[in-house]
Amino acid sequence: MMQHELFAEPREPLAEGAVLLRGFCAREVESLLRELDSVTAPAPFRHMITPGGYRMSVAMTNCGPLGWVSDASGYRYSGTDPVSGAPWPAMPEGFVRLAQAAAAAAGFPAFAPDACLVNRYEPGAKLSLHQDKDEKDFRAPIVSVSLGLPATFLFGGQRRKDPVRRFRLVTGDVVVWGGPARLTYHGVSPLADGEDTLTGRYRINLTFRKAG
Ligand code: MD3
Ligand code: FE
Repeated sequence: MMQHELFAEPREPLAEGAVLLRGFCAREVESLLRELDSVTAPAPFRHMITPGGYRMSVAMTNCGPLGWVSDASGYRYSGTDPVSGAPWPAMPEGFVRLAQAAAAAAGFPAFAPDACLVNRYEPGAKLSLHQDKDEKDFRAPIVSVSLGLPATFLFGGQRRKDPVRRFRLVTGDVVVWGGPARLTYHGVSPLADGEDTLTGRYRINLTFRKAG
């Protein structure tokens, strides 16, 4: 009986070390977006420039002790916002609680993120296939939280040319990537236009990392 669930399994393994927790924070989306305002007031979204000189289609900001930044000199984590010169805003309490609860649910009980990169997609915005490897320690997982418009997530392998699988991520979904999945190539397809009741024409993604 138990192996024939009537409803979709909320805990869906994507690969060894990667688990999709469908709707894990569905009831908190509104409060997470309200807490996000306390981040974007002092540290507004901005389009960073790649080391190759291109403007990223995804707008970004950060909260927590460290923030991911890109400019002509490269990708790195920085304790200060290069726009304001000030430290990044603190990680809101609800963000920290969610990241720890999701990591624990995926088998990483002591996750202590020191960086939260916030990505904002507008229709057409995308993230090309890449690895996240600017963090110091790959033993910690990355927790990713989807808010607002749905997206098609691209999940490849350990090499850029490995075949890519596609997953639809909707508001309230959380994915935990750790262990052997930590250095998997991944990306996001160009966002389709739409209207979300809370975010309008945007998709927001929070990624919690142990960067330092
Ligand atoms: C798989 N963000 O910020 S989150 C990123 O939806 C990033 O905004 C995407 O990729 C987004 O770097 C995807 C999912 C994600 C994040 C990190 C990963 C998947 C990952 C690290 C390793 C493997
Ligand atoms: Fe990434």
